[in-house]
Amino acid sequence: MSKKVALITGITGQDGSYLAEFLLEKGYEVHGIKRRASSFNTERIDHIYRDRHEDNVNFFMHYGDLTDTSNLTRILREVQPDEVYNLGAQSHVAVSFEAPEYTADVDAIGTLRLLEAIRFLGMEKKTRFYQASTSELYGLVQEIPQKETTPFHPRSPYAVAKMYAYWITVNYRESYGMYACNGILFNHESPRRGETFVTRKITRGLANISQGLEKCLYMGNIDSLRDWGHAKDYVRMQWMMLQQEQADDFVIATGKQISVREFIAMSAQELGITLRFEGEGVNEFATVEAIADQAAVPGVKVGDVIVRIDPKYFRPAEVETLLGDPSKAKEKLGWVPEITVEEMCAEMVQNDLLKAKQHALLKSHGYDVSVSVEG
Ligand code: NDP
Ligand code: GDR
Repeated sequence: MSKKVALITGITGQDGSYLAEFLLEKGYEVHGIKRRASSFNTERIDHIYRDRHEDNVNFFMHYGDLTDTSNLTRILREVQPDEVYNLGAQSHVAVSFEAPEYTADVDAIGTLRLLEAIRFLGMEKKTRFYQASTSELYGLVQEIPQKETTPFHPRSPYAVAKMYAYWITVNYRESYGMYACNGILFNHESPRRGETFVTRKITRGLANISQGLEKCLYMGNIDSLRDWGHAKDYVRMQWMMLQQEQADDFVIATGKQISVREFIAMSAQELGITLRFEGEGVNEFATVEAIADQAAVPGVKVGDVIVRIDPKYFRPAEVETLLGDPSKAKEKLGWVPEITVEEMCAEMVQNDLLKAKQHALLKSHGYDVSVSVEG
């Protein structure tokens, strides 16, 4: 039997990198679309990249962009994928308030461009399509926990764009009989998470503080509640969704939620710092501070304030609480998440601690290393 061929948009991102690994292990030929950038942007996939002059190469990259119809059409025609995973997006909710039009172009119309290119090329009966939908669709939640039938109320330009993408995927399934699915994924993280999403900002920031590389971490709404899973568990489910007889949409979540504040405390504990929070009402007063009560690390003394609220990180409209009900995925696909939020947090902290220690060592030997902190 010939190899299955997959095309992944967003292959340089967190999920794209894990999905590419997963599909290569399954014996797929994997193609990815990467954007041209002025510096290398393939750090997450460099370990699986092989020079195409070597023998038996089954991983290929193509320059492209979700805003470029002719480019997408040409890549699809060349690659002739059995499965397309549309993971590419301007995926930062806060940034979408600053760049709403671009976010709509990439996240909403980009999805349409791909679907329409598949149809235009006459591949709608051959190519299966996965759309990276999101729990942000629920926004101002109408029901707890949220499941496939819970009504949407998006709260950001990102979520509104993703709502278009969700419905155009359903529409191409209903109109043209395409095998097209939405995975409504709740937040998922990993050591490869982008540095400005809240979990990574916390694990990286606290690890840097523990090694004396930064003094304080500035946060937005730390009372926000999220259902956090591990990206590795979630990409497995993306693949499973395309292996069914009939295309369908699924919520992917753990069914447990904790606050950003709890995630900060958990990360600090993993580093050996016990925190006391003082102040309340972050949205109105921005007074909350997290103080080190006990610290067994070089960069922190007892009494140091290591987390403060900066209203700069508040969003014009916030999604206060998200909690998913993954029963349908469990019943129909047999999917259950294997990694807990505690295990994931520990893995992320240890990964960032190693990096912070490497930085600190270089610094102590007189090398001028800077740490990006804008988040
Ligand atoms: P990342 O932000 O880590 O990755 C996004 C990817 O999209 C990157 O490869 C990025 O390229 C690429 N990209 C951005 N703009 C364009 C464009 N104009 N054309 C082509 N590619 C582009 O996101 P994640 O891996 O975390 O998420 C994957 C998908 O899942 C996204 O669509 C996201 O919205 C969605 N999602 C994520 C969840 C999560 O918790 N992680 C939950 C629910 C949905 P570059 O590296 O060059 O920036
Ligand atoms: P989210 O993730 O918006 O849920 O979108 P993010 O990690 O950015 O925020 C989660 C919650 O933390 C609060 N928060 C902060 N967030 C950031 N980034 N920085 C801060 O300093 C900060 N302080 C508090 C936020 O207000 C929010 O409530 C992610 C993305 O991956 C989307 O692409 C995806 O669709 C959803 O998850 C599901």
